Amino acid sequence: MCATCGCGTVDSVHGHEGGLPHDHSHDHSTHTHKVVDVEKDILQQNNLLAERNRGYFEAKNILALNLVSSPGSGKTALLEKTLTDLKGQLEFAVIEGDQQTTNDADRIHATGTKVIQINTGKGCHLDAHMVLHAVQGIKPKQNSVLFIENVGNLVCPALFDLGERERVVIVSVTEGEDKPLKYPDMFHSSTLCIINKTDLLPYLPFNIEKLISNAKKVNPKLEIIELSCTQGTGLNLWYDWLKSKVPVPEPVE
Ligand SMILES: Nc1nc2c(ncn2[C@@H]2O[C@H](COP(=O)(O)OP(=O)(O)O)[C@@H](O)[C@H]2O)c(=O)[nH]1
Ligand SMILES: [Mg+2]
Repeated sequence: MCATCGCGTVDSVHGHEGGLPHDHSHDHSTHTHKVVDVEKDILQQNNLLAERNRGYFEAKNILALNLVSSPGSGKTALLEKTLTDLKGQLEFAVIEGDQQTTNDADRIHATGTKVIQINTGKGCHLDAHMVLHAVQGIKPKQNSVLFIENVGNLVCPALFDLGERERVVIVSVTEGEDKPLKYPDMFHSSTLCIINKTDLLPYLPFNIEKLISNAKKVNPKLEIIELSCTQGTGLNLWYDWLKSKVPVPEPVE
């Protein structure tokens, strides 16, 4: 599936489904070990860089949030609303991750916010190294909020720490109640779950309580906010959450 992280290397039904290129003539047990080693190595390197990013964010008192979801759940829509509604109240910068196009960066730019786009090509997630470079380019201000919109994917981004303070998973009501059970890593590693598109609830056979119960099964501490980006319902809860996380500026001596 993924050309860079090698995720999905061992499939319980098919034996293997490597993201890394391989030769079918060899012993599969050895192959599995090699791929696992490479994956471990990549993740270790990533974790070191993630700690470096985290140190930078802490030193500059920057609240870095990693926004993750399936494609189309409303990450960019939520950012557009937030950046517009909280303009002048908080200082923001945005890193946009997508395989191709600058569409999302263009949408964020239209709000007047500093933004940088990372195109991952075949890669299905952002990693700490990409974020390090993006941060060097965008230079977020002291005491600001840095949103990192990850590539739309509920699987691979769960593996890659970017150095963020917290991870926010967005799920929309059109995606089904079972997603936390199918993609537990993402819900387990997040601190906040935003349930978006609640304006569509009257038209869908969707049980929001069931989604919440499934999410809590995976992560009992997960905070939940229900909202609709298009109608604006519940956005205040998200803004309150965000403001409660913003670092208090260090007193000037
Ligand atoms: N009905 C409805 N549609 C929404 C809402 N939020 C986003 N959308 C739509 O969902 C689609 C995908 O949104 P986008 O922000 O691009 O999702 P992303 O891929 O997660 O960044 C767009 O057509 C949005 O207009 C919402 O609260 N309600
Ligand atoms: Mg987007």
